[in-house]
Amino acid sequence: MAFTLPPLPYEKNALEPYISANTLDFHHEKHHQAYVDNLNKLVEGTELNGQTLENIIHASAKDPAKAGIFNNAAQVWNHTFYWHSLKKDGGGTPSGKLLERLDKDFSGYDKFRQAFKQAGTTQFGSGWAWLVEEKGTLKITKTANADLPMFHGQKALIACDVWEHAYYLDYQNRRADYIDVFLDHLVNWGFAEKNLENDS
Ligand code: MN3
Repeated sequence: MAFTLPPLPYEKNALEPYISANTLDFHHEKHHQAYVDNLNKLVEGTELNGQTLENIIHASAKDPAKAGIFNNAAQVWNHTFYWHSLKKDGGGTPSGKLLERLDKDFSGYDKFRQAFKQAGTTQFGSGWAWLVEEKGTLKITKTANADLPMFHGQKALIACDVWEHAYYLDYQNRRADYIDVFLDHLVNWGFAEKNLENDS
């Protein structure tokens, strides 16, 4: 069974003016689609064909000969997770249990915000900024290229794609401005809460 590109969970213009339909068009239909297509080609005829995406990620992660499979499989997972990390009219300070957890583990939302922005802006080259849970504690991490929290014993709660293709059409080189709008207008806190409650 070949992998297919999952649809965006909202209309292509839903995140405007913060992320344009043009960016989502390229990012979803060209970049994400290419990872799906490459993955299908690379696993065809191998023992990984027909396995779940998670199994393929774990099976390829430590094998240098399978780096291409790992990179494309992880990027398929990362992008699907990223689309759900965004929503129209999202962002800002969350409420309820999540705010309690941010207060406890980061000494408040402002400190969380500052640390998340720092992680995203200082990831050298392509990669991701994450809010994760590790051993019961919320943490901010950054990963390079396709690397992802599940490989580090962490549960992903929110992802911010900081590859240039995520923001260049709208913000050119101003990655910090893109991370500001991500935090203030786009983060899907409901998705983070759902991930936090999910035991797997
Ligand atoms: Mn991307």
